[in-house]
Amino acid sequence: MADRPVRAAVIGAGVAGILAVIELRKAGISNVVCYEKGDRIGGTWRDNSYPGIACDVPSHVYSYSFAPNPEFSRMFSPGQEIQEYLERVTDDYGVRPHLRLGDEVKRATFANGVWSLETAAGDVDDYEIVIAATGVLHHPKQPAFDGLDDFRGDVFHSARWNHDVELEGRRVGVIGTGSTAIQITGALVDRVSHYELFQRTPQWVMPMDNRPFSDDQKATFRDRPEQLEELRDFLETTFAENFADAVVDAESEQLAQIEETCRAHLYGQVLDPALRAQLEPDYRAACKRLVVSGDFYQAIQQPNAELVTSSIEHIEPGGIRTDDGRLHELDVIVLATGFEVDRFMRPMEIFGLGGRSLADVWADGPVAYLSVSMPEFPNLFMLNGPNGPVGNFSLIQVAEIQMAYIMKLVSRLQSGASQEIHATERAMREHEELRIEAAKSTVWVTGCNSWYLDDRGIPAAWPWKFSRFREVMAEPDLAAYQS
Ligand code: N01
Repeated sequence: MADRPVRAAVIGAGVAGILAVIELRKAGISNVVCYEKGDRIGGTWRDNSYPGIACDVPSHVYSYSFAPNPEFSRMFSPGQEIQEYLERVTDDYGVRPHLRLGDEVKRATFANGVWSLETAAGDVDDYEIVIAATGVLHHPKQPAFDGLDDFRGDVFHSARWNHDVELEGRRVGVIGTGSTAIQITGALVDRVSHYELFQRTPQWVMPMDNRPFSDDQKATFRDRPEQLEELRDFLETTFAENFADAVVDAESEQLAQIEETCRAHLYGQVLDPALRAQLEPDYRAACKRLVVSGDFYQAIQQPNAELVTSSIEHIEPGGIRTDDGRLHELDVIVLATGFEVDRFMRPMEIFGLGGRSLADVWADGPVAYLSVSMPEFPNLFMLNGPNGPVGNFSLIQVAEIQMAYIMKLVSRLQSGASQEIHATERAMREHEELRIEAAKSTVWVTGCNSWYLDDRGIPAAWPWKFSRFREVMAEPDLAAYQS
C-alpha cells in the first residue's frame, strides 16, 4: 500500500535541522519546510564567529557520516570551515529549496491530528510531523553585572561578536574561562595591547595537537574514501572509549588518565608557582565540560596578558572594578559567559493534546523520553533534546543516531500504522528515574558547578556509555509509545 502523504516541518537550520531535511526527503517526504529565524543556515557555527573559534571534536567525526569532507584543513577545524561545509551540504543535498530563512516559529498547536505552526510574520501552516532542531547552546547568558550599561567602551557576548569593533592595540577584557574564552585567549592576546581574562573558576585544560592535514593526506582522503572512513571509525572508537565512557564512571582508569594528562599539561607549561596555583582547579578533570587547547597556557603567560582572579564587583565607565578595589581599565569587554542551556524549543509556545502547554510541562526543567519524544505532544520529535549526550560529543553524530530512530517512528505515520505517536508518561518517568540514578556515578557530580547541572544539581545529560546510547536508539521500543 502506498504511503499516505505527510507534511513535515523542521524548526532550525543548524547541524541537526539540515540533517532532518535530508533524512525526511530520503524517506520520500518531499513536503518539508525548514523554518530558520536567522538569515543563514549553520546555527552555532553561524552565531559564533569569535576569534579562535574551532570545534574541539575531531572534524572527521564532527561531520555527517554520509558527507565526508576530505578537505578539512586540520584535525580540529576552525568554525568558518565548518560553516562552509554546512553550506555545501545544504546545496549538495537539496536542502536549500526547503528553507524559510528569517522566518521564526512563535507557536505550535496540535489539534485534529495536525500541528499548526504560526510564525512571527503571522503565517499559519499545518503539518503532520514536526522535528524540533532548535539547538542546545543557543541563548546567550548575559549576567546582570552592576554598571554594565555605563561602560564607555564596547561590550558584547562571545556569541554575538561585534566585528565592527577594532581590537588591534586596544585593552580587552574577557569574562569567563569556558571553552569559548580559552579559544578567544589564544587567538586574541597577540592582537591587542593589553589582555585580561576574568576567571571565576579555573579549568582543567586538555592539550590539543592540532596539526594541519598535509596536501598528501587530503589527496589520499579524496582518492581513497575508505581511508577517511577508517580514520572516522578510529576516531569515533577512541573518543568513545577514552573520553565519553570515562566521564560517566568517576572511578574509571581512563578518567584518571585524563586527569593526569591535564595536570602534566599545566605543570609542564606554567612554571611560575603563583600563576600555576591560580590556574589549578580544586575539582576533578572533566567535572565541568573539559576544555581542550594547545595554546592557552602560553597565551596567558604573554607579557601583555593577565589572569584576574579577584571577583568582579561591578562595571563602571572606565572598566571592571574587582573586589580588591582595583579598576581594570578597558576599551572592550567580551562576555564569554555561556548560554541559557535549559531553553531548547522555548520561547516558542507549544501546545499538545488537550491544549497541554510545554511551558507548564517543563516548568521544573526540560524532560523527554530518550530526549526525542514527550507524552501528549504527538508527532513532535526533538534532535539534541533534553538530557541527551552533550558536552565533548559530536552533536552531529548524536543527531544522526536520534534521527535514524525518529525516522522509524515517522515511517509508522507514513504507512498509517500510527496516526499519532508519542512516548507514554510512564516510559518517560521510568527513563528519568534510571537516568537520575545513573548520573550519581558520573564525574559531573564530584564537586564542581557547571552548565551540565540542572536547578536540582542533577546532570542534564546522558549518564551511560555511548554504546548504550547506540543500543537503545537502534530500534524504538513501541511499548514505550502511545500510537
Ligand atoms: O560557556 P561556559 P562557553 N561572573 O558556560 C563564567 C561549547 N563550546 O561559551 O565556571 C563571572 O562553559 C563561568 O564561570 P564559572 C562547549 O560545550 C564548544 O565557554 O561558572 N564569570 C565560565 O567560566 C562549552 O562547554 C566549543 O565559575 C561568569 C564562563 O563564564 C559550551 O559551548 C567551543 C559569570 C562560561 O563558560 C559553553 O562554553 C566553545 C559571572 N556572573 C564552546 N557567569 C567547541 O570547540 C558566567 N561566568 C566545540
